[in-house]
Amino acid sequence: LNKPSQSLWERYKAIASLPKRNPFSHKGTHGKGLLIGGSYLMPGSIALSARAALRSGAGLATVASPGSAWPSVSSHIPEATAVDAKEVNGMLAGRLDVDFSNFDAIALGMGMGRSNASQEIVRQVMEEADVPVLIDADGLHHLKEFLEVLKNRNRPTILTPHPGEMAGLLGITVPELLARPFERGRRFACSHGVYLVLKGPATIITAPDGTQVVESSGNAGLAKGGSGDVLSGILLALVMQSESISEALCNGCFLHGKTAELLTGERYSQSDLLATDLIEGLSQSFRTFS
Ligand code: B4P
Ligand code: MG
Repeated sequence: LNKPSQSLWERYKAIASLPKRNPFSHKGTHGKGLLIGGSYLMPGSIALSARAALRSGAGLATVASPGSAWPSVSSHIPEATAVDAKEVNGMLAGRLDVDFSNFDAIALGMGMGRSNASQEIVRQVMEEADVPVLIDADGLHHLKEFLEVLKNRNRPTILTPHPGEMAGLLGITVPELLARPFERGRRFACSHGVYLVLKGPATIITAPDGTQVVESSGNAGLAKGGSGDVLSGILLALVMQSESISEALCNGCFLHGKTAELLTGERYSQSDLLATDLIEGLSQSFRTFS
Protein backbone atom coordinates (compact mmCIF):
# COMPACT_ATOMS: atom_id res chain seq x y z
CA LEU A 1 0.00 0.00 0.00
CA ASN A 2 1.17 3.51 -0.75
CA LYS A 3 1.26 6.28 1.82
CA PRO A 4 -2.26 6.71 3.30
CA SER A 5 -4.20 9.86 2.41
CA GLN A 6 -6.63 10.84 5.17
CA SER A 7 -8.79 13.92 5.79
CA LEU A 8 -11.91 15.11 7.60
CA TRP A 9 -15.16 15.92 5.85
CA GLU A 10 -16.29 19.38 6.85
CA ARG A 11 -19.36 21.55 6.60
CA TYR A 12 -17.91 23.89 3.95
CA LYS A 13 -17.05 20.94 1.70
CA ALA A 14 -20.60 19.63 1.99
CA ILE A 15 -22.14 23.02 1.23
CA ALA A 16 -19.92 23.35 -1.86
CA SER A 17 -20.67 19.90 -3.23
CA LEU A 18 -24.24 18.90 -2.25
CA PRO A 19 -26.37 18.50 -5.41
CA LYS A 20 -28.33 21.56 -6.51
CA ARG A 21 -31.78 21.33 -8.13
CA ASN A 22 -31.79 22.56 -11.72
CA PRO A 23 -34.99 24.56 -12.51
CA PHE A 24 -35.32 22.75 -15.86
CA SER A 25 -34.80 19.25 -14.46
CA HIS A 26 -37.17 16.28 -14.68
CA LYS A 27 -37.20 13.14 -12.58
CA GLY A 28 -34.72 11.37 -14.85
CA THR A 29 -32.19 14.14 -14.19
CA HIS A 30 -32.08 13.26 -10.50
CA GLY A 31 -31.78 9.55 -10.89
CA LYS A 32 -33.90 6.44 -11.03
CA GLY A 33 -32.92 4.18 -8.16
CA LEU A 34 -33.70 0.49 -7.73
CA LEU A 35 -33.91 -0.75 -4.12
CA ILE A 36 -33.82 -4.53 -3.65
CA GLY A 37 -34.72 -6.03 -0.29
CA GLY A 38 -37.45 -6.23 2.30
CA SER A 39 -39.23 -9.40 3.35
CA TYR A 40 -42.62 -10.40 4.71
CA LEU A 41 -41.45 -10.13 8.32
CA MET A 42 -39.11 -7.16 7.68
CA PRO A 43 -40.88 -4.74 5.32
CA GLY A 44 -39.79 -1.63 7.23
CA SER A 45 -36.11 -1.48 6.22
CA ILE A 46 -36.65 -1.15 2.50
CA ALA A 47 -39.50 1.32 3.05
CA LEU A 48 -37.18 3.49 5.17
CA SER A 49 -34.49 3.35 2.48
CA ALA A 50 -36.89 4.20 -0.35
CA ARG A 51 -38.44 7.07 1.57
CA ALA A 52 -35.00 8.43 2.52
CA ALA A 53 -33.88 8.23 -1.13
CA LEU A 54 -36.85 10.28 -2.31
CA ARG A 55 -36.41 12.77 0.57
CA SER A 56 -32.78 13.12 -0.56
CA GLY A 57 -33.67 14.19 -4.06
CA ALA A 58 -33.87 10.95 -6.06
CA GLY A 59 -36.19 11.35 -9.05
CA LEU A 60 -37.69 7.88 -8.80
CA ALA A 61 -37.47 4.98 -6.34
CA THR A 62 -38.46 1.52 -7.55
CA VAL A 63 -38.63 -1.30 -5.02
CA ALA A 64 -38.04 -5.00 -5.69
CA SER A 65 -39.39 -6.79 -2.61
CA PRO A 66 -41.51 -9.90 -2.10
CA GLY A 67 -45.13 -9.30 -3.11
CA SER A 68 -46.18 -10.26 0.40
CA ALA A 69 -44.22 -7.29 1.79
CA TRP A 70 -45.27 -4.76 -0.84
CA PRO A 71 -48.62 -3.62 0.72
CA SER A 72 -46.77 -2.73 3.88
CA VAL A 73 -43.86 -1.07 2.03
CA SER A 74 -46.11 1.01 -0.22
CA SER A 75 -48.26 2.16 2.68
CA HIS A 76 -45.18 3.99 4.01
CA ILE A 77 -44.01 5.30 0.65
CA PRO A 78 -46.80 5.65 -1.92
CA GLU A 79 -44.44 7.54 -4.26
CA ALA A 80 -42.37 4.38 -4.87
CA THR A 81 -43.04 2.04 -7.77
CA ALA A 82 -42.53 -1.72 -7.66
CA VAL A 83 -41.22 -4.55 -9.80
CA ASP A 84 -42.46 -8.10 -9.56
CA ALA A 85 -40.16 -10.46 -7.66
CA LYS A 86 -40.35 -14.14 -6.79
CA GLU A 87 -40.43 -15.18 -3.13
CA VAL A 88 -40.12 -18.26 -0.95
CA ASN A 89 -41.23 -18.11 2.70
CA GLY A 90 -41.68 -14.34 2.47
CA MET A 91 -38.12 -13.70 1.21
CA LEU A 92 -36.79 -12.84 -2.24
CA ALA A 93 -35.85 -15.94 -4.21
CA GLY A 94 -34.26 -16.79 -7.56
CA ARG A 95 -33.44 -14.18 -10.18
CA LEU A 96 -35.07 -10.81 -10.78
CA ASP A 97 -36.68 -10.25 -14.16
CA VAL A 98 -35.51 -6.64 -14.38
CA ASP A 99 -33.52 -4.66 -16.95
CA PHE A 100 -30.91 -3.05 -14.68
CA SER A 101 -29.94 -0.58 -17.39
CA ASN A 102 -33.25 1.24 -16.73
CA PHE A 103 -31.78 2.45 -13.45
CA ASP A 104 -28.98 4.86 -12.53
CA ALA A 105 -27.95 3.02 -9.35
CA ILE A 106 -29.03 0.12 -7.15
CA ALA A 107 -29.15 -0.35 -3.36
CA LEU A 108 -29.34 -3.93 -2.23
CA GLY A 109 -29.88 -5.93 0.94
CA MET A 110 -31.88 -3.89 3.46
CA GLY A 111 -34.34 -6.18 5.27
CA MET A 112 -33.73 -8.86 2.64
CA GLY A 113 -33.29 -11.70 5.14
CA ARG A 114 -30.67 -14.41 5.06
CA SER A 115 -32.43 -17.16 3.15
CA ASN A 116 -30.10 -19.06 0.80
CA ALA A 117 -32.69 -18.51 -1.91
CA SER A 118 -32.02 -14.74 -1.81
CA GLN A 119 -28.30 -15.14 -2.45
CA GLU A 120 -28.88 -15.68 -6.17
CA ILE A 121 -30.21 -12.11 -6.52
CA VAL A 122 -27.10 -10.62 -4.92
CA ARG A 123 -24.92 -12.59 -7.31
CA GLN A 124 -27.11 -11.61 -10.29
CA VAL A 125 -26.86 -7.90 -9.48
CA MET A 126 -23.11 -8.06 -8.96
CA GLU A 127 -22.56 -9.91 -12.24
CA GLU A 128 -25.10 -8.17 -14.47
CA ALA A 129 -25.80 -4.62 -13.26
CA ASP A 130 -23.69 -2.12 -15.17
CA VAL A 131 -24.48 0.75 -12.76
CA PRO A 132 -23.20 1.75 -9.30
CA VAL A 133 -24.37 -0.77 -6.67
CA LEU A 134 -24.57 -0.17 -2.91
CA ILE A 135 -24.74 -3.24 -0.68
CA ASP A 136 -25.87 -3.11 2.94
CA ALA A 137 -27.14 -5.33 5.74
CA ASP A 138 -28.23 -8.85 4.63
CA GLY A 139 -26.78 -8.15 1.18
CA LEU A 140 -23.35 -8.06 2.86
CA HIS A 141 -24.09 -11.37 4.56
CA HIS A 142 -24.74 -12.99 1.16
CA LEU A 143 -21.81 -11.24 -0.53
CA LYS A 144 -19.40 -12.83 1.98
CA GLU A 145 -19.82 -16.12 0.09
CA PHE A 146 -18.49 -14.79 -3.24
CA LEU A 147 -16.32 -11.74 -2.58
CA GLU A 148 -14.22 -12.55 -5.65
CA VAL A 149 -17.06 -11.18 -7.82
CA LEU A 150 -16.16 -7.66 -6.67
CA LYS A 151 -13.00 -7.51 -8.76
CA ASN A 152 -14.89 -8.32 -11.96
CA ARG A 153 -17.21 -5.31 -11.74
CA ASN A 154 -16.35 -2.33 -13.90
CA ARG A 155 -18.80 0.12 -12.28
CA PRO A 156 -18.51 1.38 -8.67
CA THR A 157 -19.47 -0.92 -5.80
CA ILE A 158 -20.19 0.63 -2.41
CA LEU A 159 -20.30 -1.46 0.78
CA THR A 160 -21.81 0.10 3.94
CA PRO A 161 -21.07 -2.23 6.87
CA HIS A 162 -21.30 -1.48 10.57
CA PRO A 163 -18.35 -2.91 12.52
CA GLY A 164 -20.16 -6.22 13.11
CA GLU A 165 -20.74 -6.66 9.38
CA MET A 166 -17.22 -5.52 8.47
CA ALA A 167 -15.68 -7.99 10.91
CA GLY A 168 -17.82 -10.67 9.25
CA LEU A 169 -16.54 -9.71 5.78
CA LEU A 170 -12.95 -9.89 7.02
CA GLY A 171 -13.42 -13.05 9.07
CA ILE A 172 -12.08 -11.38 12.24
CA THR A 173 -13.60 -10.21 15.53
CA VAL A 174 -15.03 -6.72 16.13
CA PRO A 175 -12.24 -5.84 18.65
CA GLU A 176 -9.63 -6.92 16.08
CA LEU A 177 -11.24 -4.65 13.49
CA LEU A 178 -11.61 -1.69 15.84
CA ALA A 179 -7.97 -1.93 16.94
CA ARG A 180 -6.95 -0.92 13.37
CA PRO A 181 -10.05 0.23 11.47
CA PHE A 182 -8.20 2.53 9.02
CA GLU A 183 -5.67 -0.06 7.98
CA ARG A 184 -8.15 -2.95 7.79
CA GLY A 185 -10.68 -0.86 5.85
CA ARG A 186 -8.06 0.44 3.47
CA ARG A 187 -6.62 -2.97 2.67
CA PHE A 188 -10.10 -4.34 2.00
CA ALA A 189 -11.20 -1.43 -0.22
CA CYS A 190 -7.96 -1.49 -2.24
CA SER A 191 -7.79 -5.25 -2.68
CA HIS A 192 -11.45 -5.63 -3.70
CA GLY A 193 -11.74 -2.36 -5.64
CA VAL A 194 -14.71 -1.03 -3.65
CA TYR A 195 -15.84 2.12 -1.87
CA LEU A 196 -16.18 1.24 1.81
CA VAL A 197 -18.35 3.15 4.29
CA LEU A 198 -17.35 1.73 7.68
CA LYS A 199 -20.09 3.12 9.92
CA GLY A 200 -19.76 4.24 13.52
CA PRO A 201 -19.58 7.38 15.68
CA ALA A 202 -16.74 8.35 13.31
CA THR A 203 -17.50 6.86 9.90
CA ILE A 204 -14.48 6.03 7.72
CA ILE A 205 -15.09 6.35 3.97
CA THR A 206 -12.43 4.66 1.86
CA ALA A 207 -12.15 4.87 -1.94
CA PRO A 208 -10.74 2.01 -4.04
CA ASP A 209 -7.46 3.97 -4.36
CA GLY A 210 -7.07 3.96 -0.56
CA THR A 211 -7.99 7.61 0.03
CA GLN A 212 -9.79 7.89 3.37
CA VAL A 213 -12.14 10.54 4.74
CA VAL A 214 -13.57 10.63 8.26
CA GLU A 215 -17.11 11.94 8.72
CA SER A 216 -17.90 12.43 12.38
CA SER A 217 -21.28 14.14 12.58
CA GLY A 218 -24.21 12.52 14.37
CA ASN A 219 -24.82 11.29 17.89
CA ALA A 220 -26.11 8.30 19.85
CA GLY A 221 -29.66 9.10 18.72
CA LEU A 222 -28.60 7.15 15.62
CA ALA A 223 -27.84 4.04 17.68
CA LYS A 224 -31.24 2.55 16.96
CA GLY A 225 -32.60 0.03 14.44
CA GLY A 226 -33.44 1.61 11.09
CA SER A 227 -30.92 4.45 11.03
CA GLY A 228 -28.61 2.42 8.77
CA ASP A 229 -31.46 1.80 6.32
CA VAL A 230 -32.08 5.55 6.16
CA LEU A 231 -28.39 6.11 5.41
CA SER A 232 -28.51 3.60 2.52
CA GLY A 233 -31.39 5.51 0.92
CA ILE A 234 -29.63 8.86 1.33
CA LEU A 235 -26.42 7.47 -0.18
CA LEU A 236 -28.28 5.96 -3.13
CA ALA A 237 -29.90 9.31 -3.92
CA LEU A 238 -26.66 11.29 -3.65
CA VAL A 239 -24.64 8.79 -5.71
CA MET A 240 -27.16 9.29 -8.52
CA GLN A 241 -26.90 13.07 -8.31
CA SER A 242 -23.13 13.52 -7.91
CA GLU A 243 -20.14 13.39 -10.22
CA SER A 244 -17.91 12.00 -7.49
CA ILE A 245 -18.84 8.84 -5.59
CA SER A 246 -16.55 9.77 -2.69
CA GLU A 247 -18.17 13.20 -2.32
CA ALA A 248 -21.64 11.65 -2.50
CA LEU A 249 -20.76 9.20 0.29
CA CYS A 250 -19.23 11.89 2.50
CA ASN A 251 -22.19 14.20 1.94
CA GLY A 252 -24.67 11.42 2.65
CA CYS A 253 -23.03 10.58 5.98
CA PHE A 254 -22.86 14.31 6.75
CA LEU A 255 -26.58 14.86 6.06
CA HIS A 256 -27.52 11.77 8.08
CA GLY A 257 -25.47 12.82 11.08
CA LYS A 258 -26.31 16.52 10.93
CA THR A 259 -30.02 15.72 10.71
CA ALA A 260 -29.73 13.76 13.96
CA GLU A 261 -27.87 16.67 15.55
CA LEU A 262 -30.44 19.24 14.40
CA LEU A 263 -33.40 17.14 15.56
CA THR A 264 -31.96 16.16 18.94
CA GLY A 265 -31.13 19.80 19.64
CA GLU A 266 -34.77 20.76 19.14
CA ARG A 267 -37.75 18.52 19.11
CA TYR A 268 -36.30 15.14 20.10
CA SER A 269 -33.79 13.68 22.53
CA GLN A 270 -31.15 11.08 21.65
CA SER A 271 -33.29 8.49 23.43
CA ASP A 272 -36.53 8.96 21.55
CA LEU A 273 -35.31 9.79 18.03
CA LEU A 274 -36.63 7.31 15.45
CA ALA A 275 -35.37 6.51 11.98
CA THR A 276 -38.63 7.85 10.56
CA ASP A 277 -38.02 11.18 12.36
CA LEU A 278 -34.64 11.30 10.68
CA ILE A 279 -36.21 11.00 7.23
CA GLU A 280 -38.69 13.78 7.88
CA GLY A 281 -35.87 15.88 9.37
CA LEU A 282 -33.86 15.72 6.15
CA SER A 283 -35.78 18.70 4.79
CA GLN A 284 -34.36 20.83 7.62
CA SER A 285 -30.84 19.71 6.73
CA PHE A 286 -31.30 20.45 3.04
CA ARG A 287 -32.59 23.93 3.89
CA THR A 288 -29.60 24.47 6.19
CA PHE A 289 -26.80 23.10 4.05
CA SER A 290 -27.64 23.50 0.38
P1 B4P B 1 -28.23 -5.36 12.83
O1 B4P B 1 -29.59 -5.96 12.72
O2 B4P B 1 -27.21 -5.70 11.81
O3 B4P B 1 -28.40 -3.80 12.92
P2 B4P B 1 -28.92 -3.05 11.70
O4 B4P B 1 -30.22 -3.63 11.29
O5 B4P B 1 -27.83 -2.98 10.68
O6 B4P B 1 -29.25 -1.62 12.25
P3 B4P B 1 -29.26 -0.35 11.36
O7 B4P B 1 -29.16 -0.76 9.92
O8 B4P B 1 -30.32 0.54 11.70
O9 B4P B 1 -27.94 0.37 11.86
P4 B4P B 1 -26.49 0.37 11.27
O10 B4P B 1 -25.58 -0.08 12.35
O11 B4P B 1 -26.43 -0.29 9.95
O12 B4P B 1 -27.67 -5.68 14.20
C1 B4P B 1 -27.57 -7.05 14.45
C2 B4P B 1 -26.41 -7.31 15.30
O13 B4P B 1 -25.23 -6.79 14.67
C3 B4P B 1 -26.47 -6.61 16.64
O14 B4P B 1 -27.24 -7.33 17.54
C4 B4P B 1 -25.01 -6.60 17.00
O15 B4P B 1 -24.62 -7.81 17.56
C5 B4P B 1 -24.32 -6.43 15.68
N1 B4P B 1 -23.94 -5.04 15.56
C6 B4P B 1 -24.72 -3.99 15.16
N2 B4P B 1 -24.01 -2.86 15.20
C7 B4P B 1 -22.77 -3.18 15.63
C8 B4P B 1 -21.62 -2.43 15.87
N3 B4P B 1 -21.59 -1.09 15.66
N4 B4P B 1 -20.53 -3.07 16.32
C9 B4P B 1 -20.56 -4.39 16.52
N5 B4P B 1 -21.63 -5.17 16.31
C10 B4P B 1 -22.73 -4.57 15.87
O16 B4P B 1 -26.28 1.95 11.00
C11 B4P B 1 -26.32 2.84 12.09
C12 B4P B 1 -26.05 4.26 11.61
O17 B4P B 1 -26.08 5.14 12.73
C13 B4P B 1 -24.69 4.43 10.98
O18 B4P B 1 -24.73 5.45 10.02
C14 B4P B 1 -23.81 4.84 12.16
O19 B4P B 1 -22.68 5.57 11.75
C15 B4P B 1 -24.78 5.71 12.95
N6 B4P B 1 -24.51 5.66 14.39
C16 B4P B 1 -24.79 4.63 15.23
N7 B4P B 1 -24.39 4.93 16.47
C17 B4P B 1 -23.86 6.17 16.42
C18 B4P B 1 -23.28 7.05 17.40
N8 B4P B 1 -23.18 6.69 18.69
N9 B4P B 1 -22.84 8.27 17.01
C19 B4P B 1 -22.93 8.66 15.72
N10 B4P B 1 -23.49 7.87 14.74
C20 B4P B 1 -23.93 6.65 15.10
MG1 MG C 1 -27.62 -1.79 9.05
